[in-house]
Amino acid sequence: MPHRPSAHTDPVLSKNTAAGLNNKNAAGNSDDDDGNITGHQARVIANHGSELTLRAENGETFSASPKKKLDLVVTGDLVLWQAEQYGVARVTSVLPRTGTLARTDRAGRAKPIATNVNQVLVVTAPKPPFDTLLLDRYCVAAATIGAEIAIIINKTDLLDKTTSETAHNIEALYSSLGYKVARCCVKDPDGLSQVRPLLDDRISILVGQSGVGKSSILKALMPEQEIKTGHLSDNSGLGRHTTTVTNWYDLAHNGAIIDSPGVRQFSLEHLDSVDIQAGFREISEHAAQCKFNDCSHQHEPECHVLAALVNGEINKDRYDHFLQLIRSE
Ligand SMILES: Nc1nc2c(ncn2[C@@H]2O[C@H](COP(=O)(O)OP(=O)(O)O)[C@@H](O)[C@H]2O)c(=O)[nH]1
Ligand SMILES: [Mg+2]
Ligand SMILES: [Zn+2]
Repeated sequence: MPHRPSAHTDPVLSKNTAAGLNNKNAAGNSDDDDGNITGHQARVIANHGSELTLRAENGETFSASPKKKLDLVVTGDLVLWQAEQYGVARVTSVLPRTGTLARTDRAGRAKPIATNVNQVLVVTAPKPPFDTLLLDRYCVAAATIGAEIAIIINKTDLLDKTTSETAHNIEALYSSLGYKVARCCVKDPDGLSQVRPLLDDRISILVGQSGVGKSSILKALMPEQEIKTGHLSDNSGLGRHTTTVTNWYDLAHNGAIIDSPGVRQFSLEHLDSVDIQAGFREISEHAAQCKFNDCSHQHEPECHVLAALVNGEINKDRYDHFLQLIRSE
């Protein structure tokens, strides 16, 4: 567990600060022309608002605050930090990012969730009920950053006749689209055998509705870590938001996995229709053959998407979700 954010009293910070100041040649330092240390490299492993938890290259974790003029620093960022007086660590710059997963904030702008991600693991479960619109929203968000997508159907122990059919349909549909689909059960000792092979050498983020079991999956993958999980409230079946910040965990081998809080609303209003269409790979494939370049795939003549919908090549739910996302963009 990272230390509680307390820049003034954190003993690990003081140790790190001292090491940083006394050893200019430590890995991660970058000296400017005058020989002053401009920063040590570290990974942001959690963001608690104004306080960040960083992990230095030697593995130690400590609290830091970003310099005022810095834009939002998010979990997954590689940053440079400096020791300031009173044992305060200050993040001075953010290194270039790849793959920033984002949703729309209340002001309609992109709100980054985590960065430097190259795989999105979308977790669904029979309880809270499967939500394929939300699943498609995550697939679109992942596609905009060029991340791999894998769908995890968790809580297979809870599948009944109806939900079992839904699970099967999800599996069939999304694997036909080229996505990886893994079944998972945290309650079963062998229940993660389809999930583990997806993780090596990747920086994955677990996303999905609150209560689907993201933190439980992480806990099962890394039993030595202290990871908070919740329980579903009895009457609503909705999960409680027990994961409140986005946390980064290194995997034993190469790679890392990020746990994020569940969101009830995962909006993509900051994306335009081109991004949304690109996120529906089967729609964008057929769209290339529509008569009109700006075809909306709703009423135009010689629309290849509508033709594919009629002959069953495009799934009706996916098409409906596409329209829903386009219209709310
Ligand atoms: N039956 C069953 N319950 C699970 C499974 N995975 C997680 N849960 C339960 O689902 C609840 C929510 O889990 P949590 O990991 O906090 O969900 P998160 O909000 O997605 O992180 C907890 O009560 C877990 O014990 C599973 O595979 N089977
Ligand atoms: Mg959680
Ligand atoms: Zn069309």
